[in-house]
Amino acid sequence: MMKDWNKQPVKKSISKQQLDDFCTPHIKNKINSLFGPELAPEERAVLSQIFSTILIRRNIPQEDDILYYLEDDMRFQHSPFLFSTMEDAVERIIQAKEEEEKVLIFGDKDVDGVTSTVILYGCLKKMGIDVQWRVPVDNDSYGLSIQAIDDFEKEGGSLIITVDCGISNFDEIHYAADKYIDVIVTDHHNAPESLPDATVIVDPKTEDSGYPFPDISGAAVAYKLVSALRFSNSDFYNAELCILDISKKQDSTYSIDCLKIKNLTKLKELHESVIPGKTSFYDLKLPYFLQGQMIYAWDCENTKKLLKELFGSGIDFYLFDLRAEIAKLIPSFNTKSIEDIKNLSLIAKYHPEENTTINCLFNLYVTYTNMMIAKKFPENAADERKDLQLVALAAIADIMPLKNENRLFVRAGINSLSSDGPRKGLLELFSRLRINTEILTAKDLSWTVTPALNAAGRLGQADVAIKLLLAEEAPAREEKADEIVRLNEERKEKLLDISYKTQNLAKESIAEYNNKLCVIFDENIDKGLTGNLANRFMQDFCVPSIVFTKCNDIYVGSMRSNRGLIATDFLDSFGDFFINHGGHNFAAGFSFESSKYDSFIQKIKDFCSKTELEPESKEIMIDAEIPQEYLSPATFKLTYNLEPFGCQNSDLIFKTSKVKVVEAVKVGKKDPCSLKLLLDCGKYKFPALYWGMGDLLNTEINIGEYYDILYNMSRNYFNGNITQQFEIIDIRKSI
Ligand SMILES: [Mn+2]
Repeated sequence: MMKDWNKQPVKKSISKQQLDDFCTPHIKNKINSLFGPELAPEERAVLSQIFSTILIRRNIPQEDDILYYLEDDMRFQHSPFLFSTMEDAVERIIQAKEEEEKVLIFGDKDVDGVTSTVILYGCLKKMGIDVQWRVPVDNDSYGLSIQAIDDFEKEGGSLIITVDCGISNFDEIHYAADKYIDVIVTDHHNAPESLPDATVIVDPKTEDSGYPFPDISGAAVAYKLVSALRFSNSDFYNAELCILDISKKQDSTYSIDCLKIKNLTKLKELHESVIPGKTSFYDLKLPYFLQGQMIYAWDCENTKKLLKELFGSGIDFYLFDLRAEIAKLIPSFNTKSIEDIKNLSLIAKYHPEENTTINCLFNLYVTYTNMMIAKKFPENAADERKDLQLVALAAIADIMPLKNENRLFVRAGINSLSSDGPRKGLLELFSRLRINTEILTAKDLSWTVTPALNAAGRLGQADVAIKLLLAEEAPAREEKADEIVRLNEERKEKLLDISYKTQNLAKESIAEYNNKLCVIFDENIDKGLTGNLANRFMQDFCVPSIVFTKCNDIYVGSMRSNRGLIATDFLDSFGDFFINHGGHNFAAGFSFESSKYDSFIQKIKDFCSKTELEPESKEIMIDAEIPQEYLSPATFKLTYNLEPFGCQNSDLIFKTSKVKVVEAVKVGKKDPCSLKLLLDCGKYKFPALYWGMGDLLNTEINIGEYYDILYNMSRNYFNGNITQQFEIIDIRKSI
């Protein structure tokens, strides 16, 4: 009877030991605080324990930094200067400003590409740079084009910055170099084995990028560049300094720790242990490490005293007092000892192994620097929040895993949409899409906003989306928003039409390709819809899908992949077959010459005959089973605390047994209509929605009977009221 009847619900068991290992006193307190002071202590304790169990069940403590699930603070994002090439990119852009060069931002036509372009454009414009933007329109192919370079050369341009593309543009970048045009590539696509010969490459997927988290969107890479550029405007930029800490151990050796810091990152570290009288000062690495540096210490007096004890009074250290410096900003620090600082460090509570004095001083220095800059440039904070609205959209649209700092981006973006209101352009679009920003979730954005914003590019008019976000005048934005809504309607119709026409073909192709792939070619498919369509077939048939069409006598297409097949690896295995190809693990694009159709098909067939896919998953993982007596309006906080949901962080699935259906009606005009229930869960009654299952009323589901349910928890906004409801995934009669 049930739509997921063939899937088996599974609950992973968690031992008390696992729970105890996870719940350090800090984590326990923190999780407790997430459920709010208004709850009774017992209820909070129960919810905290369920929440901890859910995190462990999802393997989050092993696979990611738990900090990103419990903290929202943007200061836990990674420093842009961790990109080993970030300084080079910043330097080249500053040079462009000083020499009044013309700069072109070259983006992409999807939401990620459009938002990347807008974020970087806004910053360069504000810096006073002569900047313009360009994205592929009409039948332009993906990535930087020879035409764009030629046009830019005619205008006398000398620097191109690619966003969300570029890492595969070997020939184009070479061509630009021949014309004395420098190219900075900022991208996030999988990097090919050898990299293009660009002036600077900033891509977290390159092997030596230095960046600790590779799975950020193109817009997030652009945002990182912008953060670095904003930082470069301060006195702290390129200032090198040392932090020195010395302490006397119980065995009367002295331990010296030094850090060299530049642009918010650790350049070098030195740790030396010295026995007084045994080692001469000049036999140590220390003097060379400190040579010519500004040296900071926490408590200068004490540090000087210890240095004197160790090295005698013949050697003079000129020290700056870090504590006095910070106390100018936060007076209470004037009386704080090193131990106090270590106890205050929040990061150290999540990473006790890194809780050394020198690390704490480093983190404190970074916080201090950022506070100083925020004080001097108060307008930065507002600009950053507006940028984060776009970064959030990009992460969702590009299906980035919602873990690590992507969680910070999406949460910050959604918070800003709610509290500051949508930025210019988004405001006009949101009002047309009837998006309510009070209870906005990532799901709302991915269902409504990103498809609309994507529609323009899919139909060859990505410039409309960029103009919507950049136009200064409200009427212009209104007009563009109308156009986007119209384009989105057009896209939906076209997609519906073409999926209907190609559905049988798709089904048949699966047998033809050994049940390994779904491959569709049809000249009538819009180039911009191949991705949408491939995605749909992948979901319908649960095999990797390739959809391609012909455009200007070239074949272009998209691949969406699952079941362990890496799309970019698959395309890479074709060698130099393609004109252009690249993308991500599970979404990629390609183009090839018209003479190669037969060999393309043959290559795919060869591949299918010798490859194995991972089996389809037949299980629904239950996050928590919640007995009726524990269900209350506060239980919904389990879900809200783990938002945003999406890629690699799917919506929480709960199970509750023996709930009584007290009301049931069919709702919705669409066929199939949905079923709206009212469930008696003992103390409380909750509304529940079962999408598309209206026909079960009075056949499988009857008022007055008892059922076991699998469900998500969600908020529903209707006529100005917010109600909490269940969304049923599966329902079975209780036995
Ligand atoms: Mn992208």
